[in-house]
Amino acid sequence: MTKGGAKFISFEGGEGAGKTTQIKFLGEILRHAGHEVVITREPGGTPDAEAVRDLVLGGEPGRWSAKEEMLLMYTARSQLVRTIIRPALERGAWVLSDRFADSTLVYQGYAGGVDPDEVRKLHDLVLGPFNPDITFIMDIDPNSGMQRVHARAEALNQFEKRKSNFYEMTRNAYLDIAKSEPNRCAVINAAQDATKVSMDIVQVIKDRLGIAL
Ligand code: Z5A
Repeated sequence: MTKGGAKFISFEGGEGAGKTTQIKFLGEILRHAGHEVVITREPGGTPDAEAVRDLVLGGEPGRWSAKEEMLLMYTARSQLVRTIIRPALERGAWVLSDRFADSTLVYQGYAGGVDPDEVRKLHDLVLGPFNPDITFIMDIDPNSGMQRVHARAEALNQFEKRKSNFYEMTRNAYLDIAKSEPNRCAVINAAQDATKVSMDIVQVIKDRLGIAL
């Protein structure tokens, strides 16, 4: 059971959209307001799930089928929710997650070729109705996002090596999810200056949760 005040917020969107940057900003704002904050990421967030991350993000595109990727993601997610996310919510902490279940629906489902209803069925089997209170869909033109990723000068993972139409598909899929679940999702213009993006995120939290920050 979630304790009063505890909220689960996920950040979704394409590569280089600024999810990690904004999670750090929001974490600082929430801590300043006196909240306990747990920041995590997917795939990953526990030592075992980080090992799965290395397995699934390493190598070349096509190493795993989309269905195999989906199963690996949900194996890691199940442990993360059981050992980190649920206990944090139960003690009243806010949990900010860099990606969550929508990533599987988008990357392995809509863009990867697994029937999205099969992804949803697996979610129900593994996690039941467990979902974030708010999901920020960080929307940016994929070319601009990839320019940021290339400017960072880190090795590209196997998702970042895919063809450009893959990123268009992921962007459209995220926007469709946001349209179909407007109460949970908020689309943020991630192409703006990072300070303005942060202000938009805080405004959504204030409006939807009635929290003073
Ligand atoms: N994946 C999947 O297929 N299925 C699943 O179920 C899950 C994941 C959970 C994880 O990669 C991959 O796993 C992901 C989907 C797949 N595909 N890829 N790639 P990751 O964690 O390595 O990468 P990412 O999630 O896409 O994050 P990212 O590339 O690190 O981007 P980001 O977190 O959104 O952005 P950032 O790190 O905050 O910023 C990127 C750069 O832009 C950085 O230099 C910033 O300083 C800069 N930046 C940030 N904001 C701005 C603004 N507003 N203006 C200008 N510059 C900015």
